[in-house]
Amino acid sequence: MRPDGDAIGSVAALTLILRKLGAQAEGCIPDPVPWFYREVSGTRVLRTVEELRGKEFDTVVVLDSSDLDRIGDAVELFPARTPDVVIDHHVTNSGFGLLNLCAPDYAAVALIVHEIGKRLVEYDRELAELLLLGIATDTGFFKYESVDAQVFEAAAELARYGARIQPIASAVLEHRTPNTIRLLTEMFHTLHLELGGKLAYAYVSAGMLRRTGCREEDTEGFVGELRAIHGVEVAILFSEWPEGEVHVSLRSKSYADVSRVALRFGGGGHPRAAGCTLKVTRLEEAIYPVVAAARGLLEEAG
Ligand SMILES: [Mn+2]
Repeated sequence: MRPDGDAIGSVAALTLILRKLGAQAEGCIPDPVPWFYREVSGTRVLRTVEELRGKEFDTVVVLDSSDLDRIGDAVELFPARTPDVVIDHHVTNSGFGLLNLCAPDYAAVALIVHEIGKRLVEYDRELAELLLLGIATDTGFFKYESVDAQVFEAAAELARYGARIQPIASAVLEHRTPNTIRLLTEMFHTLHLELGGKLAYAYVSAGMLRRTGCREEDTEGFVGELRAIHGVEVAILFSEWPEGEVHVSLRSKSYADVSRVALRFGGGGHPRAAGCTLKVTRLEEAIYPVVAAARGLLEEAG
């Protein structure tokens, strides 16, 4: 659900790897893939749950998901409730597969898929570019602290197979529409700074989305704009859609473990990027408890 570049890139890449190995493989992402990822050609391989309904699968691999709730309706395609293989890098992974490969020291699941794939098949540009998409997006385009020599080495290997960072960067970083900019402007009107500027939070309400003609997926990257403020350690974006549901995106810059906050509200993620969803009748009912928890986290750390 709410797939990011790593989920999209690694699911599509593993699908292509399995097909190169002669398997009849399908790659499924339950929520709509945000339109701008379509500029990375290999993402065309992905199918929705509806498109795959009625097909029979004997083996299921789940990628980049810390628990079964993260894959939504896709469980309906499973032959059994438990997936055969889970490949992930979230510290909060619950180990819900028969075989679980969770490696939190990997900056992206695409890096794990690459470790597997490069030993098994000959890459082409399309496959290499999907893996580079996953690595680039989960490392904030090579700027998070998770970026080490292993990340650059994998990127270099993929570049040698023809993967280009430019179309990926253009698709992911330069796709804002005038309506999205209007929404971003509205979001900044709700900005609150606390604890001497270490905690930043803002919201996007359902009404704001309607007013600006935007969809929830258009808020992707907004929380990064909050974290980019000088002096901010923890940034939180609350986005309400549909009414009654608030998605909380948490980011930290260098030391706060925001996955602890997400986990407390039934979500999960990484120390520097996590999220959760709250069912509430008013936006404030999500904002108050989550901000209080983040405040506590920062006070404890500082
Ligand atoms: Mn990931």
